[in-house]
Amino acid sequence: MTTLKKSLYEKIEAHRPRTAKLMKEYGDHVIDQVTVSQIIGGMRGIKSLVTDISYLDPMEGIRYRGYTLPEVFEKLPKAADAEMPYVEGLWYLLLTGEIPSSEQVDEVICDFNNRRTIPHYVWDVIDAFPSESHPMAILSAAVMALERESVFNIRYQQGISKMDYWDSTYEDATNLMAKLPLIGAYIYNKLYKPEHGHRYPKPGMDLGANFAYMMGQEKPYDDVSRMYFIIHADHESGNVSAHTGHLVASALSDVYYATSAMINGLAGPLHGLANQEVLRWLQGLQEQMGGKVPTAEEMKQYVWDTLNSGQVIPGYGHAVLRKTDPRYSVQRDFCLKHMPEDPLFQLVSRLYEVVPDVLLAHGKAKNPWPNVDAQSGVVQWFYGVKEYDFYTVLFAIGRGLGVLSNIIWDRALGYALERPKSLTTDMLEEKVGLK
Ligand code: CMX
Repeated sequence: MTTLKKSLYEKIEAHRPRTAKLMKEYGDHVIDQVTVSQIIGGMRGIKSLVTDISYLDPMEGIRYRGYTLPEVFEKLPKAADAEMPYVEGLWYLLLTGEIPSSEQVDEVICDFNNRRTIPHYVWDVIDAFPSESHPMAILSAAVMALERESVFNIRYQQGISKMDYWDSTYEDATNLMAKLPLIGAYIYNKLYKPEHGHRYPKPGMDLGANFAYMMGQEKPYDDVSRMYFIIHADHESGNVSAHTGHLVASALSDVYYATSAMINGLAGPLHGLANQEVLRWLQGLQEQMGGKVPTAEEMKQYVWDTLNSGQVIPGYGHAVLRKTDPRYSVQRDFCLKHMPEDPLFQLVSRLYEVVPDVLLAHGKAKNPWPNVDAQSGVVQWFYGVKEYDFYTVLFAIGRGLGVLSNIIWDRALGYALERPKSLTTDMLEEKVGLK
């Protein structure tokens, strides 16, 4: 058993009595109330999920296992020639709550290396898609094809104890997490860079370096990949992708079904697809300006025109955050260091000076500040990944880390099948005294 799996098992054993006690002795304790606007308005803010993997504070942003993003980037082990930590270290942290040593990360890198073999039928499924298909649809189908490999399913058919569900789920989740970057890079090369051919990962390299290699990229794209996967990993449990993954897994559907569903949720323009929308929208502005750098006034007008035509400003606003997203700031710092003169980055920076005031004057968005997606497409574009349909695939690979960690813990703690109650509009009208 690897050090990670052993440590995870010990954490699970230590945690189980806490959940059992809460259920048994405090099951009737009231935590929250629900209003009509929350019921109609997408269940905003209702405290009804539990996760220990990450917590999103509206003013501070995301914490992974109690660590802010700057702390995560500072504390996790890095390769000698890297600015960004190993993604495998984050996997260890999310699962156990502990910052791993370099040796422990090496063990995870080795474990991932051993789990990378992808059955040929998965490549066939990908190849069968027409080239106009969206890469997120292909990614989802490829993960679905892999479902045949589920260890959990085999063990479940054999009749295992509930207490052991986490073990085969861990095996499935680790297998899938090790394979996701290969599938993503294969989709990229098939759709956009057939001249790269099928690039297999190099043994011994970590996930970030291998991803850069498979994408046909030079340094520092290995660090871009590590940064990208780490910042997108988790955003507590209520967002569409994380919640979908959890919901589907709550039916004891295996991680392949749950991850494919998570990918489908992420593919919406109000969620993960916003990163490609930002670029499309910015390039619309550049086109309108005929190559000239827009003034602040011209930019303001473009923002207002977008709002007045009934569209949202992509990359701005958030359902929970009420300040600039630290995931935006991490990428901005990277840009300031590596590409300060890039025209697209400068446009994004200027937008930051204009959009919040306009959104405040517009008076609708509760959060006028930028989110993760306002910046991420620009970084990819700069390094030559210009096919922006692909950006959400990168988000999905990162999000796999959080969603899969959560599902392992869901199984370990025996979280129940999700089944909230719905009402009819008649019933709501009766409850508020309209009938
Ligand atoms: N531009 C214009 N209007 C916006 C807005 C924006 N960026 N953000 C919110 N609003 C509007 C909403 O559409 C809503 O309008 P209606 O009352 O007409 O429906 C109103 O302001 C209130 O919305 P809210 O409570 O502030 O935000 P929500 O929780 O409803 O929505 C989000 C959150 C992210 C979907 C929304 O801010 C948005 O559409 N942003 C643009 C898309 C985007 O960047 N998405 C990426 C999110 C990041 C992630 O995936 O994690």
